[in-house]
Amino acid sequence: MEIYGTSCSRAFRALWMACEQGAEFAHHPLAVEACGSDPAYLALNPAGTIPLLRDGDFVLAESMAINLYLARKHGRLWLDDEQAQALAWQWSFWALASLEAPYVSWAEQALWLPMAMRDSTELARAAQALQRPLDRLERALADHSYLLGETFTVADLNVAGVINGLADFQPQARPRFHDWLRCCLERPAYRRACRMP
Ligand SMILES: N[C@@H](CCC(=O)N[C@@H](CS)C(=O)NCC(=O)O)C(=O)O
Repeated sequence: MEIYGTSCSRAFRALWMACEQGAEFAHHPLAVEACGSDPAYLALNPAGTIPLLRDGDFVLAESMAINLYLARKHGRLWLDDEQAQALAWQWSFWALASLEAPYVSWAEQALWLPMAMRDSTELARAAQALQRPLDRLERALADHSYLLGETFTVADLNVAGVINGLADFQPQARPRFHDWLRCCLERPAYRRACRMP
């Protein structure tokens, strides 16, 4: 099994999942700047994005699809119950459709841009846009420690993997969300993926 993409990108999510599975894999830490223009890579993934998974002859793009595939194939963080599986898809689609864009806007202003390029108005706007999706997570965690119950699953990894920079974001406002995110980010597999190039 091979995973393409530097850990400083959305490929981090797939690396985290692969580490959770304990499966052997080769890591090709392709840079964000290179994946759209490298002819050999474009032949594998015409979308020109990372991450990409190669499993024998099978090639799969899209971080959420890769993670759902790996969890199902290797069995860890997967769920036997069909409705629980559907909820894992729900949270994964929601993370990309409703959470990723406001998070990226916030992270650019709070974490990623050089200080001189940050804009406090943009930061405030992005923080405001995060309120609704984070409130949804706080409510979803009202009765259990993880999104689908009392154990960490692919649903948690796919959501936490999108917003792993929020550990210190308004901690008093959503205590359950913050406890949940801390537990996700303290996992050994998360730390192992963080150390990858
Ligand atoms: N929805 C895709 C997005 C992948 C994506 O856009 N990755 C970025 C790196 S973080 C990328 O490949 N950017 C290069 C480009 O779009 O040319 C996923 O979750 O895998």
